[in-house]
Amino acid sequence: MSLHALAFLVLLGLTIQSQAELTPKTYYYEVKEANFTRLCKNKTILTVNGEFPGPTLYARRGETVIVNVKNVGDLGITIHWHGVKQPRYPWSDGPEFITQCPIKPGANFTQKVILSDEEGTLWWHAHSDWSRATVHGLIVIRPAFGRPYPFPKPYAEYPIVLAEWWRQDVEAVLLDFTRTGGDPNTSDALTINGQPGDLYPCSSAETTKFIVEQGKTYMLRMVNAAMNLFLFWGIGGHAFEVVGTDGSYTKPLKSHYGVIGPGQTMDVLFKADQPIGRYYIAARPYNSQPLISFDNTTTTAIFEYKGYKKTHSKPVFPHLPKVNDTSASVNFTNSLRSLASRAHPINVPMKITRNFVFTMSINTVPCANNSCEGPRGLRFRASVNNISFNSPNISVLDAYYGRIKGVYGDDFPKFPPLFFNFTGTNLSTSLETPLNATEAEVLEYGDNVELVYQGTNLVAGIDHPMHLHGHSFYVVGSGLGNFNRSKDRLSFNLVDPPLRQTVIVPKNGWTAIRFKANNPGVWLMHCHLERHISWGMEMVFITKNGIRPGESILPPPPDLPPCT
Ligand SMILES: *[C@@H]1O[C@H](CO)[C@@H](O)[C@H](O)[C@H]1NC(C)=O
Ligand SMILES: *[C@@H]1O[C@H](CO)[C@@H](O)[C@H](O)[C@H]1NC(C)=O
Ligand SMILES: *[C@@H]1O[C@H](CO)[C@@H](O)[C@H](O)[C@H]1NC(C)=O
Ligand SMILES: *[C@@H]1O[C@H](CO)[C@@H](O)[C@H](O)[C@H]1NC(C)=O
Ligand SMILES: *[C@@H]1O[C@H](CO)[C@@H](O)[C@H](O)[C@H]1NC(C)=O
Ligand SMILES: *[C@@H]1O[C@H](CO)[C@@H](O)[C@H](O)[C@H]1NC(C)=O
Ligand SMILES: *[C@@H]1O[C@H](CO)[C@@H](O)[C@H](O)[C@H]1NC(C)=O
Ligand SMILES: *[C@@H]1O[C@H](CO)[C@@H](O)[C@H](O)[C@H]1NC(C)=O
Ligand SMILES: *[C@@H]1O[C@H](CO)[C@@H](O)[C@H](O)[C@H]1NC(C)=O
Ligand SMILES: *[C@@H]1O[C@H](CO)[C@@H](O)[C@H](O)[C@H]1NC(C)=O
Ligand SMILES: *[C@@H]1O[C@H](CO)[C@@H](O)[C@H](O)[C@H]1NC(C)=O
Ligand SMILES: *[C@@H]1O[C@H](CO)[C@@H](O)[C@H](O)[C@H]1NC(C)=O
Ligand SMILES: [Cu+2]
Repeated sequence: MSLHALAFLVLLGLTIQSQAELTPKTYYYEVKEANFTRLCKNKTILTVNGEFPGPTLYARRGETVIVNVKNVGDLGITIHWHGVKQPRYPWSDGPEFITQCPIKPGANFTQKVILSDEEGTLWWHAHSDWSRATVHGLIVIRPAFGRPYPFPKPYAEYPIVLAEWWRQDVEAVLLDFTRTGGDPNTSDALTINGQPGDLYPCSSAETTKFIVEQGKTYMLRMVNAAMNLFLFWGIGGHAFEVVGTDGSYTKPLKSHYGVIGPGQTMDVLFKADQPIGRYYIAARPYNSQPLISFDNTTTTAIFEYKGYKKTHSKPVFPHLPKVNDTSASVNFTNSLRSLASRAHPINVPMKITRNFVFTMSINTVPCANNSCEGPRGLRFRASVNNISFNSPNISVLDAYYGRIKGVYGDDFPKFPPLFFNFTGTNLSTSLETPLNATEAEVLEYGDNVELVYQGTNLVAGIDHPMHLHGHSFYVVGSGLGNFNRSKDRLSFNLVDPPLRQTVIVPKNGWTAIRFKANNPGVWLMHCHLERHISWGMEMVFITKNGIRPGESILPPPPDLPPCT
């Protein structure tokens, strides 16, 4: 590692223990097609290194990992390191047309995954088209050398990568609903570590199985990599403890079910404290909107105790909340607290310098001859503050850094352009049509931001997993109905709010977050339901450089994929 990079790490305030540790780890990710058989059918999917889910990236807190991404598929691709802040280096962040253009077939791009204070489990995924359905994997970040976990070291750990599987080609599904203007076709199965499990045809023999020893404690590193589904999950006969979310430790939260939104990660401890036997871990959808169709199937894997003797009885199935139980989802999410210990302190922004209220809405736009498959023959769109994001064709970061005009505007509305009963029923259809634009919100370096996400009931209210790139944020409050500034701010948790990068904003409700804009760059903010981002539910924050050394964007890498 160069002196320059060393100085950079020192500036970040990281504890550097030995020269050996500083050697960056290098991974080679080849994006290519591979054949898999699922649900009785052979299918070709896009993968990294031929694996599904893709390879796990291992690191320790504060390390920089180098990944050379080579595209040997036949579509342009980008890779995003979800939850990694990439201080001063948005060039490696990955969302297509936001921080880079796609890596063309045959080309490669060497990305730096710059870890700082993240610790726990994160993940990586494609951030172009719908490729992330199969192009994704875990990022495991262990404590720095010689540092302990804030809980007794688990006996072993297992990955739990939750995803969706389509019988058809996912890019065809994307093209289909883009053309028809309707809802995308739903998936045909959910998977745990690539396998649907016992409850699906032709899947039983290959169900994922984990061996556990009675009396030992295990850590599950879980991600919801599904495209369009929130999931309830649980382990038959066992309670568990959540000890981390989105790469940050939490106070242990004991529960017998969990909810996890697309994009979210979770570190979970569970003790094999039941009679020797077999127990399902199962996941199935949480869906709050009865009007939409969704894949209402259940994926399972098996925890099998050592010494188990084959019997005919089925593994024990967990009790999961009902599919539309918003209160179960909200209760779980709202019970999470930061660990906020001496070794893992928190730093909630107190003196707010920028306030925002962002509405998230489903929208409709006209369609020739009313021939689309959305409501009333219209085409579905989605928006933030009534702006449906129009993706540019060169990256916003290129345009910002290179001062290229006409690619994006810097006039994103700070508040909803219109105040109406956001969560009311029978809203006028005249509110449904959004603007279509490419707008960014510009932040000063060091701004303390408070942002209230407000769900709306336009077209059909639903939960939204809102994700911010380049930052973690504190979730200081949440509620149902319309946010009431004078009343709701009084009950904010400023003591131990959870630190996240993706938060579930409840159906017809609101969630307030706070973060410090201390990472100069161009950072996407979007709903992590893939169909919503495809419809335009995204916007861009641009954080300006600060004035002191170490507060400016680093120069672009020489091999940044060109836009032309
Ligand atoms: C996948 O299977 C198809 C059809 O059997 C075959 O033509 C193709 O070469 C295989 N692809 C890979 C990457 O193995
Ligand atoms: C899938 O492909 C494998 C290997 O090419 C073949 O043996 C198998 O019969 C195929 N299965 C189905 C269901 O087509
Ligand atoms: C990556 O691209 C560069 C520039 O085109 C090329 O020189 C290099 O050989 C490529 N590396 C791999 C592994 O393909
Ligand atoms: C989506 O579903 C419809 C209706 O079942 C079907 O006709 C269509 O082929 C599907 N699209 C894709 C891409 O498979
Ligand atoms: C979804 O499946 C569950 C059983 O797993 C069933 O109880 C429920 O009625 C189904 N809901 C819908 C909307 O299909
Ligand atoms: C959930 O669905 C059931 C019937 O499917 C309905 O009776 C119930 O009111 C719904 N609950 C909520 C919270 O929407
Ligand atoms: C959610 O929490 C409230 C208040 O603690 C409780 O009354 C309710 O039963 C809980 N709902 C579920 C589904 O656990
Ligand atoms: C709309 O309808 C008219 C008259 O039937 C037809 O000529 C035209 O091609 C249609 N347009 C589209 C986009 O379907
Ligand atoms: C890219 O977008 C700009 C601005 O919207 C437009 O003027 C230009 O024609 C587009 N270029 C291509 C190749 O689509
Ligand atoms: C907004 O709509 C909700 C749901 O219909 C209703 O309960 C509430 O009274 C409305 N609020 C106002 C201020 O009209
Ligand atoms: C969004 O903007 C359009 C165009 O100005 C307007 O017709 C519509 O009512 C607005 N909707 C909302 C919810 O602000
Ligand atoms: C948004 O505007 C752009 C540029 O004018 C246009 O190409 C695009 O089709 C529009 N999108 C929608 C959904 O209307
Ligand atoms: Cu959404």
